[in-house]
Amino acid sequence: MGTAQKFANIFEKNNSLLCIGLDPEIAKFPKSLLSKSNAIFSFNKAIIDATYTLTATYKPNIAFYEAYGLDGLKQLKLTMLYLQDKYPEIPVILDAKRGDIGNTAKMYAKSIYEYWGADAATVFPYLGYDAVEPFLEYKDKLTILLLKTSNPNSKQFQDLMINKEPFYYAMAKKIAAWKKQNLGVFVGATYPKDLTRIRKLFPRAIMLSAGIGAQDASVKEAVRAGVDSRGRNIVFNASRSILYASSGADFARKAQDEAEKLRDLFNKYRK
Ligand code: OMP
Repeated sequence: MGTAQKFANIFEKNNSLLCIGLDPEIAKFPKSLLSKSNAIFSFNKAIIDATYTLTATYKPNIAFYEAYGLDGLKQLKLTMLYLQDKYPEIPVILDAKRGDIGNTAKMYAKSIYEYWGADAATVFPYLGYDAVEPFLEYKDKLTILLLKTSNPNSKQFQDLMINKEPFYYAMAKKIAAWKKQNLGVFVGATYPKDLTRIRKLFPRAIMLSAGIGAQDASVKEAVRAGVDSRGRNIVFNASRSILYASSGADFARKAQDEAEKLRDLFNKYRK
């Protein structure tokens, strides 16, 4: 089944716009996990088992695994295999933020979609179409192009004016003209006005957003700005606010509470 269909099914089944970011930081783990040999995988597994009915998707960010070397990557693989085996109905976005010349992008795409088996990937579109095309060739996958990032300094370059419009928006217009079906777009939840503008350009696209929770974006503004005409087709990531809701042995239950709270809040504003 293709990723777009997987998203359509899970929006229906779990009635949630939540994306749970699997961004493990061992220093924040409860002490009880630290003696385990695969502490990262054990942590992820507990979070996943506690939240799989509350979320639309999981998004491991590869930085949080690479930082722990080969062992971290092994535990990312264990996490991907666990999700594919136990919860195949939930799409997984591998957040690896790629962007390189076409020949190299081909290998990045092969890695993310074939080796890691992700349903979706995050890619910077700045290099132009030939650098994105190798990802789009995986027709059943969803390649999510980062248009406007959530960080405070994202204005510095992304909002530079070009022909009286910000660079991110000029870029988005060109991307919309590609008319590709298997393309998603990212806009930070911290910039709801930009979310509104991008949703208008991509009325039906699946969107990814982040900035809820630890980065303090307004849920109400972000949800109202980002949903499509049917009140769906966008997922809002939260990582730290869910994963580290508690640093004690009850971390998974507290993560579940936090995920449930966010799901309900998103649903309140999506109507
Ligand atoms: P928290 O701030 O802990 O909820 O984590 C946010 C997650 O979303 C991290 O994995 C970020 O790398 C990611 N993210 C952003 O925060 N801002 C962006 O502009 C883009 C992303 C992303 O692509 O997901």
